[in-house]
Amino acid sequence: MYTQAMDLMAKEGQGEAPQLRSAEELALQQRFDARIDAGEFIEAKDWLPENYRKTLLRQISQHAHSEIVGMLPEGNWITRAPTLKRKAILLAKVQDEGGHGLYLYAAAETLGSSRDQMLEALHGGKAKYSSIFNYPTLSWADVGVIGCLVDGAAIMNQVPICRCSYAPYARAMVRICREESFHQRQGFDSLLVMMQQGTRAQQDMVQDAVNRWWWPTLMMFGPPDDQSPNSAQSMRWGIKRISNDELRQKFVDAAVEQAKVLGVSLPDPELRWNEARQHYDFGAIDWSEFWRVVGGDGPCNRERLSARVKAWEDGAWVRDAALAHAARQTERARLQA
Ligand code: FAQ
Repeated sequence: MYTQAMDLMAKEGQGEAPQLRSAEELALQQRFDARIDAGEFIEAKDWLPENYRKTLLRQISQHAHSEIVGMLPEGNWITRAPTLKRKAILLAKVQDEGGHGLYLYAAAETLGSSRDQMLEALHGGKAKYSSIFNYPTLSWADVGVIGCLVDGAAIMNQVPICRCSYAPYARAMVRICREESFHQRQGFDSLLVMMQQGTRAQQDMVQDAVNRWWWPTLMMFGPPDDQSPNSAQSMRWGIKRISNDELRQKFVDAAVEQAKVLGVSLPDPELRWNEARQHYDFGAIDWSEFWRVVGGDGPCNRERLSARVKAWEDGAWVRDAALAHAARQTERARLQA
């Protein structure tokens, strides 16, 4: 029989008013928790708690927005790439990022939000996207540094998401991570060529780009664990597998070694190997800058958003044409049936 149980949605509600839950819903919740504990993947057709759905939708849509806004800083350099080879690589990379956005919007759509709704939230300034894409690309070296550092950080963060408990997101991430690995390698290669075969001016350009992108890259991993409101619940649900701080540390450890091969210095006087921890110590991150950028007041927030809105408006005729074509196909199929 369908009875009302007196259980309250305790912590999971994250600020929502407590709700009474039915025995049936409790049983579904227990089954869901057991599946999460057993490390099973959850599919779109499975029952899932409302807050799990909301958390995933928040993270996946933010991730999708980051991919498509992330096309802009590097896209600025497609017409100015120094050689045909670099131009072809950059075109392919920027196109890949658009593809990542599409896989991720598709994964998010399985959670009950339409792509139009998600884009409306982005264009209206309500949805977040990664802080890193609000910084300018001032020289060609920035393109290599984005590949090497930003894609490097993205991979560090995204490989664990291939094991995210929500299967449609995990599946999208497998392909994305393979492509991101290529992106990181091409960035490293581009910098290595400039550092080893370039002029002094080109080497200085690389160093200047590293200096500007280092700290914003460390911010990509999100606030420190003890100031991350979503981490505990996301880790419990197997959405996040490794914490913000742990991933940041893994990235620093890897990046220092790559910087040594490149022959660039990282702009942190406190960066040094800690024998006891078996990790590199690094200096304090300016979290006030991070929150300012996330809050909409970074160097390029307005420019990025207006570029996205313009692209959406300029593309209206393509959407209209596709809809008209689909309607005509449907009508033709109906007449032939
Ligand atoms: N920027 O409680 P937490 C890429 C927000 S893709 C802006 O720790 P959570 C590929 C966070 O949303 C890069 N906002 O949050 C590429 C939350 O606000 P909310 C994107 C940030 O979700 C390369 C609040 O702060 N990658 O680079 C940022 O547990 C090159 C509190 O934070 C992903 O999205 C930030 N950096 O952990 C493309 C990966 N950090 O929503 C082109 C998937 C935090 O409560 C060129 N996402 N916030 O209002 C994740 O792994 C997680 O969502 C984190 C944040 C780790 C980003």
